Amino acid sequence: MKPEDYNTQNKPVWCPGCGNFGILMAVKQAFAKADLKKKETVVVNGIGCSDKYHQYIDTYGFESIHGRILPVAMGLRLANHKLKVVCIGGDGDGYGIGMCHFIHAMRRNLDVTYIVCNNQIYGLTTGQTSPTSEKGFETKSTPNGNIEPPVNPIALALASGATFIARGFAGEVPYLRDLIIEGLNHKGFSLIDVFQPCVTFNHKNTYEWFNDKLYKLEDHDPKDRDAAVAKASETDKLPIGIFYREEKPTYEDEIEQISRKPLVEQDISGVKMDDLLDELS
Ligand SMILES: Cc1ncc(C[n+]2csc(CCOP(=O)(O)OP(=O)(O)O)c2C)c(N)n1
Repeated sequence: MKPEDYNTQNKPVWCPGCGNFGILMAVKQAFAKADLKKKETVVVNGIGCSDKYHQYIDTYGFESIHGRILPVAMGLRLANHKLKVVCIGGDGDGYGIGMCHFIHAMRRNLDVTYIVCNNQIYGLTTGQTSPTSEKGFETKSTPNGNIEPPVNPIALALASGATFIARGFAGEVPYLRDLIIEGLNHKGFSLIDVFQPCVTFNHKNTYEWFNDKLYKLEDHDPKDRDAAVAKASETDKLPIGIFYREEKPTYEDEIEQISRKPLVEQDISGVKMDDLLDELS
């Protein structure tokens, strides 16, 4: 596969310069390298600027509602765990309204890849404070400065049991592509938090700001949880790369009923649906 094989006829409607363009490029390049088959892959989105990906990637797609990417992904995996499920959404979607699903999907080790386009603001609703906005950040919803400390997604993922945790940058496409490939090849929950400049509403965390702050994790052992926690806590300079990786049974592995074959391939003609529906009604 080539990255352009995943193109659709839709032209992205993001603002010129939006970090989503870099992420989209990296995702398509990663899909091509990982040789993802269009009919065996589903991109699941929520609501937000960063939830348009399914319109621009020619695989199966599902536009869910705000904050509910992971429950949909879980349903897909339970119905047919032969499908590659790739979740893409915003920081408001995943770390705000969808926060509880985020934690539970990680502790279950659901076998999906979750790419969070983290622009530290609500983009689609035109610039309100998000859970990853910095303290003091002035936005439409916090004109006197945000009084809340931000969520630290990497530390949260470590505490919640995620088995692959990485952070990338929309302005470093080849590096991001490689992180996404690693995430796609990981068996279990893979989080790729991506710093994504929002050129229209976030005039603080700009490309220049990130270029000054970011460095690549090099002398770091991703098996070392304590080192990962220390790296996740850094704020003066911000590391990108793979923070943590471990092998553990997935949620799907633990479910006996689907261990032999996906639910969609099983013969359920003998199941008395009416009895079941009566019981539930
Ligand atoms: C249940 C629900 N609450 C609120 C909204 C309004 N809403 C739409 S997008 C959005 C925030 C988007 O921010 P984020 O998830 O960070 O994505 P971005 O647009 O920045 O990519 C909100 C609050 C909604 N659509 N549904």
